[in-house]
Amino acid sequence: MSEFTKTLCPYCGVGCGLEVSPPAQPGKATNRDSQGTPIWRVRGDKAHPSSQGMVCVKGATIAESLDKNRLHYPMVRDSLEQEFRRVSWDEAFDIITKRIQTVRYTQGSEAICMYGSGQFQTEDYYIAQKLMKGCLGSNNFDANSRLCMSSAVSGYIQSFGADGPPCCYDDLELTDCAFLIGTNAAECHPIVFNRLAKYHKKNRKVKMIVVDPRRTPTAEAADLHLAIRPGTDIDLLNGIAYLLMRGNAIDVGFIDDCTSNFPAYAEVIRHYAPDIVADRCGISVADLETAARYWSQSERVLSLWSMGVNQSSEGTAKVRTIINLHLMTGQIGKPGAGPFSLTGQPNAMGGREAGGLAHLLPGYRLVKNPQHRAEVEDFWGLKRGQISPNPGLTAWDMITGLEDGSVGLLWIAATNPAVSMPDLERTKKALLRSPFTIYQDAYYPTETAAYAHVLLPAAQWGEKTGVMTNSERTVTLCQAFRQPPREAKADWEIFAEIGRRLGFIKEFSYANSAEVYAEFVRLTRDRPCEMTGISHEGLREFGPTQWPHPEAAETPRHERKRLYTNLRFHTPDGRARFGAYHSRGLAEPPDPNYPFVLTTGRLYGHWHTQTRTGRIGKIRQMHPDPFIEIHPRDAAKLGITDNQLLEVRSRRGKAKFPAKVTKAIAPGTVFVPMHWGALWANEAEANALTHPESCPDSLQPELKACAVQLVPMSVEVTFKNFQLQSSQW
Ligand SMILES: Nc1nc2c(c(=O)[nH]1)N[C@H]1C(S)=C(S)[C@@H](COP(=O)(O)OP(=O)(O)OC[C@H]3O[C@@H](n4cnc5c(=O)[nH]c(N)nc54)[C@H](O)[C@@H]3O)O[C@H]1N2
Ligand SMILES: Nc1nc2c(c(=O)[nH]1)N[C@H]1C(S)=C(S)[C@@H](COP(=O)(O)OP(=O)(O)OC[C@H]3O[C@@H](n4cnc5c(=O)[nH]c(N)nc54)[C@H](O)[C@@H]3O)O[C@H]1N2
Ligand code: SF4
Ligand SMILES: [Mo]
Repeated sequence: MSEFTKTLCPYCGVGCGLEVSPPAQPGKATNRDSQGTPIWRVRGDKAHPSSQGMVCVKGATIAESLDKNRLHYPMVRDSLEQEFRRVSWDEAFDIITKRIQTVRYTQGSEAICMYGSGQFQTEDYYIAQKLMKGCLGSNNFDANSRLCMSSAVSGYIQSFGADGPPCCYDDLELTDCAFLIGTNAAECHPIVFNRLAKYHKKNRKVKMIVVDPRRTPTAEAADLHLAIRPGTDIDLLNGIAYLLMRGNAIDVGFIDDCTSNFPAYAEVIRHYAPDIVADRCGISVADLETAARYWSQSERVLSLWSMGVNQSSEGTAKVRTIINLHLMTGQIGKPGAGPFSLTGQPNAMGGREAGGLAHLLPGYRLVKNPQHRAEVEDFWGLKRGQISPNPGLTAWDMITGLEDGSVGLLWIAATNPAVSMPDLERTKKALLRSPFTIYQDAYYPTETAAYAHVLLPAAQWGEKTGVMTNSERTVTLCQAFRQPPREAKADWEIFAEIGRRLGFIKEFSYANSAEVYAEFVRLTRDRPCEMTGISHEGLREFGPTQWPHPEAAETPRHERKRLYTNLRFHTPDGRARFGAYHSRGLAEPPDPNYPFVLTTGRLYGHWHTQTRTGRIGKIRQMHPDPFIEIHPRDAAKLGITDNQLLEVRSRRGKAKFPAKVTKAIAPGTVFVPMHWGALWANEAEANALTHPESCPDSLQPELKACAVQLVPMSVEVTFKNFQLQSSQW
């Protein structure tokens, strides 16, 4: 037996391979954390093609969180005012099944909702789709990816006819110009950034452009940092297009042979002359021209983006406008080039493959497409018409559905919406009104547990075997290396048991997760994300592989693949489509009452709502407290100094943060990290301030910008620095 178990880091979408071994090993001192508790050893897997042995601080410290504050048993209560009482799994399943039946008969299946997560394994996602969209006939399955990747999904679908980032990480070391927009990869996709930064440092000719209103560690490494005003990305991108057009730096042959809708796009970009664009974006004409020059003089341009682009009320338009630049210059389908969306969560990509958003079905299919529905119904052995033709409720629709009483049952798993949803006061009020909420998580307490009627203990990373797909479409087997604590179960097993109790016995009879995966991949046959050649056994024996990977795949596993190398796209005419978009700006622009733009985001060490990283000593030391970044000029105007407490107010709520006075943020803009929910600090919730206005195509909310006012406070701040007690549950 091998000494190590190979698996994948369960944090970000870079998807680094890990090797895990037990705390106690012959001839070695037992591995312990700072409190003396034995912990599993974790190191990078040198054989993993995506990460080549590298890990960042989050991956390196993950094992420390495994045994802290776990939820061990199913718990129930009749109302939110009551204490939870422990029940057996049998009782919990019985309560849930009865409740689902009652809601089905009284309100219909449309009143049943599930809110899942890009931290599910593909098997969890797939079984949840089969249960909700297939057997229950409710498309109300949405995931936190709605807040994360849905603009990238709709942008790719609209431009290329199918979802799927076309590039691979090897392109980071093959490009002449990396164009990073709305991404702080140095902190959020550290190993992708390391690969790029190393190559950039070694090759003077290679250019790096970073577009971000903040001077992030990513921007520090760039040749050109364009600190644009929040929400002016489309102005900038159309402005670059204008200059490329004017300089004859476009690929007419590619445009003619491989694209459609160029005339409409050309009509739009002629309105984006450099002086207008520079003025709107708050940058110099010279910098804009430099960006266009780097782009036009490079043989291969790779653009990389994440939440600064996706989390926007014009997110899909931003994504398509990035893709436009690649289409007009023929920068796609070749090494070192292409529009590469960096996926946030470890398996948001797998979620897309398995149909894990309210408008999707497994195998990159769409709920609205009658043929796609029929294919899935036939495959699942359901009668024709069983899958609803209407896209289900999105994450935010579920909140408004609780408000108006149309949601009768909400099942939340592997996400913490009482911290991560926009307009948190409204979200919390809606959650309080929920007639019945099931919350399935690995940890207790979390902020969302306070809103649950039933708590189900989930097995997490290392305790269940399943598959995840990273940003570059590499599929890795995440193998269990320890038992789930006490009574915790894998998410897919919980969903499958409910399916069986609802009478779908043969539909949910699986001996293990390998069988679930084997069934799922058959649904990808002849689809853009074909994975019929992938299995648990194959992944275990030969290691990770990229899709597309059909059954008879000849390509060696370690050869990296790109999409669209034949320059044929998944649209009906095989051509990629230009999108013609004018900039619309922010949904809630600043005004005299709310004069600052608040933007929100992440820090290197913390992961989202801190359920794991808040329990790791080294990471708490790195980022002990929340803060608000403010430019020295704005600080001087308000008469405040470093560390002074600021009350931040938006139209929806307020929060308090100590000021961090820094030139890293543009005047007029302030930044707060998203990581501090109600359990981790007093009144420092970023989402108390944000709004739910979203992109009309992707329905992704604009978590990156809202208008706020700043009120200096005279008191010194003391944070409730939680030392969470070990839970007895
Ligand atoms: N350390 C760490 N890493 C993570 C995560 C984590 O929690 N912690 N989470 C993972 C997940 S799920 C995700 S989605 C990714 C997110 O990864 P990123 O998108 O890189 O992270 P964010 O900090 O959310 O936002 C990125 C940047 O967008 C900028 N921005 C704000 N408004 C605008 C704008 O209008 N235009 C432009 N161009 N930029 C703007 C912000 O200043 C910020 O620096 O990170 C993943 N990796
Ligand atoms: N203001 C603001 N808000 C944001 C963002 C932002 O940039 N700004 N970003 C948005 C984005 S991109 C994202 S992705 C979301 C993230 O927001 P959330 O999804 O709410 O954040 P996490 O803390 O990752 O929550 C994951 C939960 O799953 C649990 N968990 C871990 N593994 C398992 C498992 O295997 N099974 C089960 N059942 N549970 C498990 C963890 O304990 C944790 O409670 O936040 C969004 N909200
Ligand atoms: S870069 Fe992402 S996947 Fe890699 S170790 Fe860090 S958090 Fe994990
Ligand atoms: Mo995300």
